[in-house]
Amino acid sequence: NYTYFPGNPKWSKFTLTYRVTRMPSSVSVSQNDFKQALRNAFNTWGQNNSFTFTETTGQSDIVAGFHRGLHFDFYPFDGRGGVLAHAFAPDDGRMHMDADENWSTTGSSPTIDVETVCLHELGHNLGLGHSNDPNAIMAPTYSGVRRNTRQDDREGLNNLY
Ligand code: TQI
Ligand code: ZN
Ligand code: ZN
Repeated sequence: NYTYFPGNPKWSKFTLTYRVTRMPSSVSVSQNDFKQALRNAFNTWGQNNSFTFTETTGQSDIVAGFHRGLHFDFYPFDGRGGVLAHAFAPDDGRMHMDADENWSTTGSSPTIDVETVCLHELGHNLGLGHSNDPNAIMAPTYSGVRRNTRQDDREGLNNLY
């Protein structure tokens, strides 16, 4: 089943803005591909609920970007493998992708599918913790391309808001 962060933090509004920061040129997907992956992930989470997500260029609720190694939070990245990304609980909307991973838009082995990871991290940004349903997008293990939420994920979101 789904879980939440301690204290069940959540957004107090349903209209959230997002923007992309930091796209180091070494990252193996283009900014356009990353934006498309994010757009798809937002659309997936936005189905059958009141959320709307809009891309902006200025101040925004969810801020997604690529970082490597030490990057000024308490969770340094670890190079290729290991931790792929992390995201903070509401209403801190930071989503950090590890710039050292072998990202792609296909996820064909050994690359990591950027949309799958965005979908998972966005779940964290919306207030979901990990699920022990192995098929949920919020399950704590990456097992290849997965571009849909499951009932467990959707129930988790709907019961929080
Ligand atoms: N990154 C962890 C994750 O997002 C970071 C993390 C661990 C975390 N515990 C957390 C973030 C609790 C928020 C709350 O789960 S990860 C997967 C999955 C990771 C893992 O690199 O291990 C995905 C990132 F689910 F596939 F294992 C993305 Cl999709
Ligand atoms: Zn970070
Ligand atoms: Zn996670």
